[in-house]
Order: sequence, then structure tokens, then C-alpha cells
Amino acid sequence: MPNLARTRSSGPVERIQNPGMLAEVAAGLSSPQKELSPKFFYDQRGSELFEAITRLPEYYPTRTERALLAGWMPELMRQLGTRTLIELGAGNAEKSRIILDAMRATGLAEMYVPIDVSGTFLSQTAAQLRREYPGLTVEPAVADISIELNLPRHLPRPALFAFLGSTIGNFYPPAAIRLLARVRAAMEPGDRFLLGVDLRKDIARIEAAYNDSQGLTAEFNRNMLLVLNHELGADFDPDAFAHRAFYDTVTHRIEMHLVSTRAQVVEIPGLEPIPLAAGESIRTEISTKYDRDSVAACFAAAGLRIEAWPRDPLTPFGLVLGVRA
Ligand code: AVJ
Repeated sequence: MPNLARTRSSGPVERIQNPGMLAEVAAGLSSPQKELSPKFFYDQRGSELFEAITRLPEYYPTRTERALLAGWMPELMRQLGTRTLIELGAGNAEKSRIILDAMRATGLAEMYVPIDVSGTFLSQTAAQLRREYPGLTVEPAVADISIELNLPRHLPRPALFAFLGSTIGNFYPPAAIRLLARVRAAMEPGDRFLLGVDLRKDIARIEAAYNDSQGLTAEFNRNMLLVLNHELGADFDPDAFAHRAFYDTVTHRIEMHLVSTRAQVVEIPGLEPIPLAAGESIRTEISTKYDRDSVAACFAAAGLRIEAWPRDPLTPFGLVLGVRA
């Protein structure tokens, strides 16, 4: 990591290994609306906090998606005869197991390709899954999916590309379409794409999911500052920032911000000092909510079409099956 000054390197950071981090942070903090990428949330502590968030009563997406997967995958894997699962942003592979179990039940589970930014994290998950699924070839790919997929050359077909957890919501529309197009370019005719998207719904319910009563989301948000301190030697004081999350009805997204509670100057080695006014914010995440039309439009722009979307009007989350248009 040549340009990452590690002034307080107390231990290995699990998931942040991006040599372009300083440049990306510099660009984000010099924009009129200061902005940092949500990918900087996920060091060890951030990943733990996110997992705790997924268990909160207010945070409906994870448990809803898991139930949808459990209900649909056994039948879908039988229908498709999927031999390879490629998973974008594999996380702890908990949901992957639901799909892999359904593939194994058909006797066709041949290859699993988890894609993640952290090589360390990936090889741990890979080793674990090799033990759990003897006969399954696990070929992790280290890649920042916002840039490339870095897939192995040979994949048993048909393959299922899965992008779950509504992480697509973190991408601004042009980047979301570029990502879908990248998946489309890697797909062969019999392949499928499985997308998990959070849906538009009652605003109070969405906002509650990002303003939990235990304050875990606030801690998760502030943790990004600790990641920057650790990775770049920055001197952010997390106590000088307040968590703010609100739904924007025009762009259909949650925005998370860190609001400077006082006038302050932040130092990051290698950059000019960064002044923040009292009340000025840094946007740390967008979480876009979709509906059928907006998914169809993004798919169309990327050369995909919706093949199946088992909709239950009461389910606040979407699991969408796409094919090449
Ligand atoms: C992991 C991006 C799907 O947008 O809901 C949870 C992250 N941020 N609470 C989301 C998150 C605040 C989450 N994603």
C-alpha cells in the first residue's frame, strides 16, 4: 500500500486495501458537498457493526431478503440447473449458503466465485466454504466491483450472477448502470442475474431503518472516520460529528451524512488541511430504493430484462431475476 500512511497501525485492517484510497478521499472531500464512499465503512469493526444492524428490529432488508431467497432458490435452481454461482460483494457468504444449498440439492453445485475487495476476508470465507461443500470449487476473485469483476477464465455454465443485499442502492444511477452492464458483458446466453433491491415504501419505515433506537447506525456511520484515521493517518474526532439519515423523495434514496457539530479543521497527511463549518456535512452513503419501473429502466440501459420478480405486495424488498435482453 504505497501511498497509505499508516501512523497508528495497531493491527491489520480486514477489508480496506485500496491503494487509491487517499486520492479518492481527496477528491470526495474537495467537492462542494463533501462525500466519502460507503466502501470505507467496512473494516473489521464496520463489518461487525453492519452485521449487528442487520439484526435490528428496524432494519427489515436483510431478514426479508433471506426469507425470499429461502422460499425461491430451491425451485429456481432446479429450473435453471445452475452450475456456477458468482457473487458480487460476497460479505460473510451467509446468503450464498442458501443458494449453494439449493444448487447442491440438484447435484450441480460445481463452482462458487465470491468477489470482494479484501483478499484476506475472501480467503477466510473460501476456506470455510470448501470445508462445508466438498466437491465445490471455490475460486475467489479479488476486485472492487465498482471498477471490474476480475472473473476466472473458465466457468461451468449455466451461471448465476448474484448481487444481493441491495448494495446496488449505494451506486448513483450512472454507476449502477455501468455495474449492471459489466455483469451483462460477462453473461452467456443461459446465464441469469439475481438482484436484491430495497423497494420504495412508507418513508417513516425507511427512515427508521437508518435511525435505529440503539444508535448502531450512528456508530457505523462514525466508524468511517476511524477507518480514515487508521488507514490514512487522518485526525478526525468522531465525537465532533453527528449522524444524520433522511429520505429524499425526489431521488428516492436515503442519504447518510456526518454533520460537523462545530467549526473544525481536519488534517490528512499528504492533503491540504480540510476546514469544516459548524453544521457542514460529509455524505457517507446513499441507499437508493427502487420500484419495478426503475429496475426495468436500469436493466434496459444495461442490456438486461426482468425475467421474473415474484412479488408479494406486503414484502418490502425485491428479488429480481434478470436475463440478457
Ligand atoms: C449494505 C448498502 C445494503 O444501504 O441499507 C445499513 C448499508 N447503511 N445501514 C444499506 C447500511 C446503513 C446497507 N447496504
